[in-house]
Amino acid sequence: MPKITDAKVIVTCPGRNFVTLKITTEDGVHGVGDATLNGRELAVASYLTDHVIPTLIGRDAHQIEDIWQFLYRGAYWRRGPVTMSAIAAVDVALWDIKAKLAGLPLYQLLGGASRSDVMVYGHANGATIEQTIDEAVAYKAMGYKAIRLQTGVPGLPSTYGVSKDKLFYEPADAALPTENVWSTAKYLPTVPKLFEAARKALGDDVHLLHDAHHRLTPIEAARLGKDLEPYRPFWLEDATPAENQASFRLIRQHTTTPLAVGEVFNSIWDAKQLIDEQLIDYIRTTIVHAGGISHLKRIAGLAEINNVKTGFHGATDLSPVCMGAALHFDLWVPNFGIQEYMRHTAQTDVVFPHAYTFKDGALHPGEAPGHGVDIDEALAAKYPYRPASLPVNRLEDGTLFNW
Ligand code: CS2
Ligand code: MG
Repeated sequence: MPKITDAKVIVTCPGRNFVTLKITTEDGVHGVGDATLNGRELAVASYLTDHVIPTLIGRDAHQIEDIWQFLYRGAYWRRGPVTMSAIAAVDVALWDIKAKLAGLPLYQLLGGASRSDVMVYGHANGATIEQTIDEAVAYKAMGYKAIRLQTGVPGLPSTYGVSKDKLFYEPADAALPTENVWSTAKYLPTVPKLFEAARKALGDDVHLLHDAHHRLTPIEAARLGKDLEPYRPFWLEDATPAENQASFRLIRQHTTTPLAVGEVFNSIWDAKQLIDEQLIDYIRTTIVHAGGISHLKRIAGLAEINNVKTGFHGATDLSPVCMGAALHFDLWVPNFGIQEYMRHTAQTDVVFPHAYTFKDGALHPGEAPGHGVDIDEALAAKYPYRPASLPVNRLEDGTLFNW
């Protein structure tokens, strides 16, 4: 049996912070898992170092499920983003090892390829509708079949999704949370204008997506969903905060715009009612934040029998290790929908050598044994951790709101 003899946490900051778990077996085979939780990286690093790694040494690396159950049930304090990101990192590193020992790309162990490649969506954004449309035209020219549209809101100094860098988006912009200002009244009329302009410029043969980023009430989300129907969006994401899963019933009653939610979820329990009642169309839980491949298989299975497809989160703050593992999952999973693809910085790509490739609006995980992503420890050591927090949002009257 491939006994686990070493495990360590590597924190590096090649443009942004990433937390990586590296597990090594007695015959020198290693696997890596992403443990990055934007703004809470050190909490997960400590959870792994202080509470998980000591329990791994000496175990059989092949026993992925038993180790998952040990870390989930054995924690007593179940679920939560820190715990489930730590469990995810162990799970993905062990799947990486198992596939390497089998000499197979990970997707083959999951059940083989269900499609030729993985359709992804890019992120067109700009301070104005015109700038956003120019970006979207550029993304279509790059071969993207699906494009997310986010634009500045007249009268607001900043808003979610409008980035300084055009190919990637990093919201954790200061050691302590910066304060953004929000107005739903100013936002709601802007998005339909954006989509009208986008359809005019791009035509009908490209998927258009939008992220409301948890900022609407259910009835406001219903309003926006209805207003966007003439432009046939691929999805409206995070339309309303989903702690109260029943909130989506109201949105569902009023609009046929497809709904996506789940990037902040960390277990099947966060999505069970949404999926059981078919209140959403895409589940966005990620391999790094929702317990790894083993748990995502359960979530995707529940989604499949309820006509819900996958649409995994894939922002810059999820490392290339998460992206690699997600692509193997995406290539296999029968109810695949789409994969978010925010590119990483060139520095990040060098620290995390990877086998996945982009072509014609799609990614492919490659055929390397395992999930095809590694970490260059020597290079990673050159980028020390840098404190960074996500912003907070206040309404114009100062009320603390959802970011
Ligand atoms: C966003 C993310 O990609 C998305 O859909 O919601 O950019 C999210 O804001 C960040 O991942 C938070 O760290
Ligand atoms: Mg989002």
